[in-house]
Amino acid sequence: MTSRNRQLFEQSQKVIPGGVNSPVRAFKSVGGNPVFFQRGQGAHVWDVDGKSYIDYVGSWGPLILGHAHPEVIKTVQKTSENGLTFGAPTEAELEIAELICKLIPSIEQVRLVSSGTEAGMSAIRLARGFTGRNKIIKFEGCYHGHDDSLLVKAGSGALTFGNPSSAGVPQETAGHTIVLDYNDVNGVEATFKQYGSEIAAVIVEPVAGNMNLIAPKTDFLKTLRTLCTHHGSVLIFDEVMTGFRVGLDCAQGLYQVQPDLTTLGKVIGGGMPMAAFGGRRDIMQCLAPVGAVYQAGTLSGNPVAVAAGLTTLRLIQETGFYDNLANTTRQLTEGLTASAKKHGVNFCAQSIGGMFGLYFSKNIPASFSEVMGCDKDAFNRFFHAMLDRGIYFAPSAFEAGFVSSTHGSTEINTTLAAAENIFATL
Ligand code: KE4
Repeated sequence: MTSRNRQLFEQSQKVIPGGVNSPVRAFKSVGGNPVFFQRGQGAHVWDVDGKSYIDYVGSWGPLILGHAHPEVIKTVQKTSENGLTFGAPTEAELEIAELICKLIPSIEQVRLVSSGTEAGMSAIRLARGFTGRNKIIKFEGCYHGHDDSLLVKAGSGALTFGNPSSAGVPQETAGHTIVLDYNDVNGVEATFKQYGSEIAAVIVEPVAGNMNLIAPKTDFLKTLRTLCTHHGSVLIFDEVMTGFRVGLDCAQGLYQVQPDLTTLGKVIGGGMPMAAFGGRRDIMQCLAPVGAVYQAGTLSGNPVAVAAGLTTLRLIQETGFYDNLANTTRQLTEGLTASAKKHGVNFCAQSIGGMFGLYFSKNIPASFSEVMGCDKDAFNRFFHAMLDRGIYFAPSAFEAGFVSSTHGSTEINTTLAAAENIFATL
């Protein structure tokens, strides 16, 4: 922890709660003080004292092209020269809406917003407006942004704090949210049997990335689809993290399950504040100004953010992009697993497309309770040892990691060499 970092953190805590603008950045789960960054380029970031790191957070997923991709920067600069925002429709918003609908067939209409939280919040309100029902189902350890209805046993920051339900959420609101276990098909079937006609929506991360990385069991997503269809509930895939991260077809294409609504974020903004929600036309037509469900945003579809998103969505369609990304990510997880095995460390890892999970346990966890059984202290020791060696993983045992198209053999080999050194002494 360098002096400038420490100085900035001390000063920041005087004027910003916890010194950060988002809790997971505070290093509360791993201990120590957060690193203040000042520059990023490709797979690398530099802190305020000029120390460099290989970055496996990528701003929590958006930077699939790495930091400061020249084409993204150029389009942001060029677009900004024509003005930053109009609060009126622009042609670029039409272009990205048509592109999203083309790339994700389940999306017939889409509405742009500025954050994944807005997307999740709006999708829930839309599902309630469309069905006239109040109850929703979410899964413990999954995080869909900090909307009151969804911040009930959330994952990500809240889970990291070991404080799964947030203060300030009225019981009247939380009471409409049923929290089940991820991958628990029997639990979902029993809940629908009891409440089916009252359930407005099921919202799920089709690959969970906010309680570390948890893959869906074979029949989990298909069961959600069948039950929602049967009971007239809206199936919402929260693809804010998995959208264009696990593949060009997103998780819904990878697992061949079609949701009624999808939320998107992170990658589609290319590093700028942009998210979206969309899906079946009959549901989306319930949105103002056409329908009775209100949703709005001053900077929704912001031209500069849309330009960054359009450039990103163009570049990820290049031939071989996802094969290369998945191969690089797999080299990381398989290399770490082999190194830990050699040194008898209880460690395993998995990757899905360009995202990965690291677990200090014998087996890859498939549920929230199994994740909670992993050795968090061992992760924290690993995290800091890697940080000291210039490797920046997510500062929490309950987060997924991300690789970009700018990570190559140099970054992977450097990371594996550092890990080899650490596993030998962990
Ligand atoms: P934002 O409101 O942070 O843009 O998106 C919320 C959200 C919704 N859905 C999923 C699946 C998400 O992963 C997120 C945000 N993810 C967290 C970390 N995994 C963002 C980091 C943070 O909270 O600072």
